[in-house]
Amino acid sequence: MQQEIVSLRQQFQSDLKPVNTSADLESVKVKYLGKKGPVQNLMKLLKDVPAEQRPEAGKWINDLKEEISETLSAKLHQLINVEEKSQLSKEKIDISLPGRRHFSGRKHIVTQTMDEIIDIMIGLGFSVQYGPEIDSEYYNFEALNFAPDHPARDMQDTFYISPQTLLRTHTSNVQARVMETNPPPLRIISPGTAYRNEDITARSHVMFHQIEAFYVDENVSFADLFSTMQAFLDKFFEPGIPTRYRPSYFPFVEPGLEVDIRCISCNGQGCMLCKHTGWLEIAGAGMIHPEVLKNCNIDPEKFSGFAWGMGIERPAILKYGINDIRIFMENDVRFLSQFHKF
Ligand code: 2U9
Repeated sequence: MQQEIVSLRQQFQSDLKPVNTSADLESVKVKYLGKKGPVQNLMKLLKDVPAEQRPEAGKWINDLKEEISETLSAKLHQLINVEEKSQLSKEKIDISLPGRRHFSGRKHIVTQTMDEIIDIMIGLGFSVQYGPEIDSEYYNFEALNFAPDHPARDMQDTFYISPQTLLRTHTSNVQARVMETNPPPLRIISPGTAYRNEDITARSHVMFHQIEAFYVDENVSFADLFSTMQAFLDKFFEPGIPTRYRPSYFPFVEPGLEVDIRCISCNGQGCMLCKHTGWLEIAGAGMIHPEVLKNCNIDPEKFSGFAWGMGIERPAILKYGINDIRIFMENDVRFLSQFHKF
């Protein structure tokens, strides 16, 4: 037994010598101290040793086991030290290097403008409704009192997906749907994207954004339209901004109006922005046509309503002095990154 212990000790030392990684050391540990290893085998052989020699033989084996354990643990510390040092030397950081710039995303200027308008309108008691961008001819035109031969229904002006389905040309389709299924009083805004089959130029695009507002109740009058519009414009542009209303025609309102604000660039003196008129067109509006109310299951004898519609790009253009509508769709970071106020 003594002889076997001596040769096991020698064998262990020669196995340990070439070890230079903690992973290899673990293999040596398993080999010598594992359940099926030589130290455990010696323990099993103890029962064949004469009883009077057994305590001494047991002590030799325990001493060997302890010696192997301590040697392995000392070597492990040594290897970990070396490995950590080599890892740290690879991970050296040059603290004199300049910091990396952190680019954070922000909302698109159209979304920022839309959010600002939504916030103002919510403050005036309106709630927000969204609806489908692909809709039927009925909700986009027919329910809104567009005559069957109205030019907007033409394929030259509207993107049709099938004879009865199209990309909405305004967000009024949402109002028609809301009115059809909800009784007054209704104070709703519908923000979203709309599409028109137009040439893409500095002033027009096939895709643009809109917000429409409508209020239907008993005794809603022009006074409600004017005061709501003024309250909105005061907040969006500047308090007390002068406005003017010009008669206009839209199939879904009667009477219809166009809303101008005094030019925010020249204060009405006349400049390039307002084409020397002193005024900027900002929205269309009017009292909801009785036919539209009827189409949407609302009794025009009992209820009336006002509605207005406004493109989002246009006020953004006016507010931020942008001169080309196409730039909104180009996703040029040099343009987009200028708008980080909100
Ligand atoms: C229903 C009834 C009436 C919404 C209105 C306008 C006038 C208008 C244009 C402004 C610029 C669209 O983005 S734009 O090209 N809109 O002039 N919109 S009244 O009237 C409605 C809407 C829905 C059921």
